Parts: sequence; structure tokens; C-alpha cells
Amino acid sequence: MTTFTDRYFTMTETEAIEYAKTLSIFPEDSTITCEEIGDGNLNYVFRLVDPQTSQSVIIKQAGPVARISDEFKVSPDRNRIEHDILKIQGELVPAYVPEVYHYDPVMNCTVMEDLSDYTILRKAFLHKQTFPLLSDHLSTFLVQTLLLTSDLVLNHKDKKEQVKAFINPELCEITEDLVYTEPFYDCPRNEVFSKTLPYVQEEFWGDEQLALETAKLKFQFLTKAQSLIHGDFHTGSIFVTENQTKVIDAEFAFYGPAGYDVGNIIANLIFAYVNGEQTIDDPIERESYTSYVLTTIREIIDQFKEKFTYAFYDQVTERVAEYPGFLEYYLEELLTDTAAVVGLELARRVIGLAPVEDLTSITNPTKRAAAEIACLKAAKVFILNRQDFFHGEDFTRVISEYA
Ligand code: SR1
Ligand code: MG
Repeated sequence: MTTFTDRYFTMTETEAIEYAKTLSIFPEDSTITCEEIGDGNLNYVFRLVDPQTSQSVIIKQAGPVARISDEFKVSPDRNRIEHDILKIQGELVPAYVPEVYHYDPVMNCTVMEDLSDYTILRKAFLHKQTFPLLSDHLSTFLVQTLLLTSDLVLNHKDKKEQVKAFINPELCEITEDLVYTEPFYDCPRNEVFSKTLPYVQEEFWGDEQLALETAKLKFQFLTKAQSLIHGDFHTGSIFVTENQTKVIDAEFAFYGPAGYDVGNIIANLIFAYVNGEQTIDDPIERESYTSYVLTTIREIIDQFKEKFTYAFYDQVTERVAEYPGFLEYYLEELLTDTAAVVGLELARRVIGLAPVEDLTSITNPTKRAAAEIACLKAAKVFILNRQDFFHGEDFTRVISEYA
């Protein structure tokens, strides 16, 4: 009989049921069913249901290598990071994260609320669903998590303790390689769609200025311990219903540039936009859907700035941050960092390992290449002209023009 207390191993569905029994999650006499439903790049996600009562939970377990490729050996201890940040987010933004029931440092798994009534935002976008409250929810999540974990608000010694607790070298290395390095040269691990490849060879791998700017940005990512960031804030990490939003999958969390999270979600909304442009035949439906996505992007940026400003005056504890002009300086830099990350994320999902379904699901090769090249053209503008982005409209203008 497995005890689950002395050694770590990756569980099968049957073992996940046995494991749940040891925690007395369900009534003793219940007949639980379990399905492994993980479709991400890294972890195992077990959904356990008691069919008699419909009670259900999720057990998320970290494996010793990534599911996407066993080239990535990643410590299962990343589950601790994910659990610990979920607890922090549960205090800062309880409405926007799943409830956590249990963390197990031996089995490297977390038991949490089942969100089966929700849909993953990327999938919902593939069905052209729209969510009017999304920009409000996401901008609140971003402000609360990024401002309240920063030196603007936290006591600096406490913040340094947090920096230490969230050192996440292996997951950061994935981002350093896949986002900041490999897409910008002819790396063997890249996976470029054949019709997009000539553009990449000419305009990306042959552009020295672009390479230099990405080097500067990589060093910023390596060194700027500004806020406790989610670290992988794309539309596959967000669950939605019509009125609710829950953010999951924060295993890439660490103290990094706040603009990384803001830029990541904006880029992923751009993927939804280009998908809509290329796959909706009816012009009225296309205009309605793509306008919704653009509005959401504009609102996320503008509401982020507005809510950040309000929260700043309400919550800031650092004396020097109150000097006139400092807030403007801080926000300008954050929006510049955001624009750069929009460009990096757009580029890496087209060129690098780990593409997005918004692009790969476009079955017509000419349309897929058009969507991808649009992303790449916009990516260059976001990276090279990153200082020019401050308002929501600055972002949507580039999208309308290039994408
Ligand atoms: C090896 S992991 C590849 C990608 O999947 C995750 O969701 C992150 O975005 C990572 O870069
Ligand atoms: Mg993920």
C-alpha cells in the first residue's frame, strides 16, 4: 500500500484517488472517479469527482520533466512556488484565484478548487466568445498583485525575504531561453511554420538592432526584482465564465519586472485578435469580435494605469515614492517594459518552442502565415519603439496598423 508520505512519484489516476482518500477529502464510502485533464506544457492535473454528491477537486502535481519535452528538467518543487503565490494572491485578490485546500511537499502537489464550470480563456476565444468584465477583472488583478508586492508598499526587508522565497531559477531559465533568446537567432529548438520562415530569416534573424534590444531586455528580466509576478500570464492561464475570472498556473512566479505580466496578457489578446481577423468570414461578425478584443486591450492598459494611480496614493509606504513626478516616472517605465514584453511574447509564440493554438489552429496555410507575420511585424514595433507606449490607444493603434 502506497503511503504517499515517504517518497515522491508521479501519480496515476488510480493513485490520485488513493491519495485523496488519505486526505479525507470525500466521505469515506464514496466511489470517486478521476481523470487526468492536464493539457499544459508542464504538469499533471487530476480532476476527482464524487458522482453521488457532485463534489469535485483538482489535484495538480508537478512532474520531474516538462510534458512538452523531456529536455526541460524542472524541479517538482515548483509546485511549492505555485502554492505559495496562490496563497498570497488569495489574500490580495481572493475573487480572482481558485481556493487552495492542501499542499504536499513530498508528492509536490496542491489540492484546489475545481473550476470545471469555467472555460480556459484561450479556448473561449477560439469560439469567439466575449467577456465584457474581463478588462476590469484583469486590470484589478494586475494592480493588486504587482503594486502590493513591490517596494512601493512592502517594507523593504520583508520584500527581500519574499524575493528569496520566490527564487525560481529553473522556470526562469525556461523564460530566459524561450522568450528572450532562442526566437532571435536560428536556434535548432525553434519551430517556425514553413510559410512564415522566410520572413523570420530576413526580418528577425538578420536584424542586429533587434538582437541588441532583446539582449538589453533579457538583462532587465534577469535583474529587475520589481514585483512578485505571475510569470506566465497568458490566456491559457485564465479561467472565465460570463461574470467571473480566475487566474491559475503561477508556477513561473518570481520577483521580476511588473511589465512582464501586463505585456504577456496583451500579446495573448493580440493572438485572439489575429485569429479573429483570419478565421471569421462574415465581415460584420469579424468587425464586432476584433473590436471587442481591441477594446479589451485598450481598457486593460487604461484601467491598469487608473487603478494603479488610485492604489498608489492609497497604499504607498515608501517616502521617496511620494515625491512629485515619481509615480509618472514609475508608470512610464512600467508601460515601456510592457510594450517590450508584448513584442517578445508575440515573437516567441510564432518562432520558438511552445506555440499558441490561436495561430496553429488556423488551417489555411496562407491565412496562418498572414496572422503570424502580422504578429511579427507588430512585435518589432513593440520592441524597438517601446518608449512610445503609454496609453491604451498606443497599443491598439499598432495592432490595427500591423496586425
Ligand atoms: C517548457 S514550458 C513552455 C512554455 O509553457 C509555459 O506555459 C510557458 O509559457 C513556457 O514558456
Ligand atoms: Mg502554464
